[in-house]
Amino acid sequence: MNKKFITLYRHIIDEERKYPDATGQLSDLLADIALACKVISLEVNRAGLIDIMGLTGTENVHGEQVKKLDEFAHDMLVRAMKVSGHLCAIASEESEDFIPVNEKFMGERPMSKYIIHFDPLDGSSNIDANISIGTIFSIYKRTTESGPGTLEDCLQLGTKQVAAGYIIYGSSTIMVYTSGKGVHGFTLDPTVGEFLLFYENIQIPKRAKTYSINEGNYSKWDSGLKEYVDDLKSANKDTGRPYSARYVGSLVADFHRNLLYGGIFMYPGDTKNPKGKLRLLYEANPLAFIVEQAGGRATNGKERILEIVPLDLHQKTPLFIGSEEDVLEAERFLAGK
Ligand code: AHM
Ligand code: MG
Repeated sequence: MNKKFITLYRHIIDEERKYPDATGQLSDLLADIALACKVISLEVNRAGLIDIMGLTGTENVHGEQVKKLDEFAHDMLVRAMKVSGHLCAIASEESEDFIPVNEKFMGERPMSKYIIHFDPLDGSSNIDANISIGTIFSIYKRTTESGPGTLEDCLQLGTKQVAAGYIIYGSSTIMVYTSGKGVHGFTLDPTVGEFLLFYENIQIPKRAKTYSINEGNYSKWDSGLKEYVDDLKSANKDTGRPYSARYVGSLVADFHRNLLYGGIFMYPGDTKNPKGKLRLLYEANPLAFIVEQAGGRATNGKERILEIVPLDLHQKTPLFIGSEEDVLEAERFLAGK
């Protein structure tokens, strides 16, 4: 653990200095995301109160309609991102199409060179039960030269991400991000309104004893996956079985716990949903980038998540993510070996 007193912004700037050609635009974007998520965090904390006051779905004190939290989070992020001038397109899990952004200039120089994808409030069905939820984001450089961004800019391989991260709204608000040089975690101190470094260079254990999957879907799984999960639960001293099951049902919470303590998270395809439930661009790619930076592994059971070609903004993918040796073992069972 790093006990130095470092704010998120200081850390981002220090990271940027490692790249001699950096213009500071990515740092600005990350700072804007953090700001938007501080506002979302406040609103998430107030959600219970709003409910007590009977305001959800009605009008607030200003006579405005109270938005559902996931719509609020989407609008907040879009507003914050548009202001930055660094983006030419935004794609959100909450929006059918991507949002092109008009190019801005710094003098003669075009400055809108990035694309952002986000899931504004993942796990939002958990809000009413006061269970942790989160925001996930992913940043790419545009592939087109100029003008508002296009679908082509938005549909890039996960390997092309320049930064990714998530914010958890839990017992405290935490932001974890990577810009391709390790994974770093920050906790929001609500008294000073700053994210403070709590963990630099997070490394996920190579193997652990925890698995996370919605086992209610067991009857719909293929035989390889059934055998793997049965195996995890059968006592065997030599292979360290049985494993513990931990499933919040909120991806960022399940992922974050496994990132820190080790474990495998699985959202497989099944007979009802062959590609599972999670989205490649908004959920799988950013978490895959983070886990690989932390020394872990992410696949769809066969292929590396970051190398799956996206054909559609809302494309789904099965996801096996976490400790490297555990994910490799799951893949062997899935292949029938
Ligand atoms: P959402 O994007 O509609 O919130 O759904 C994604 C969530 C993830 O947070 C979580 O891992 C998963 O759905 C849980 O699904 P299930 O209830 O099928 O286990
Ligand atoms: Mg989601």
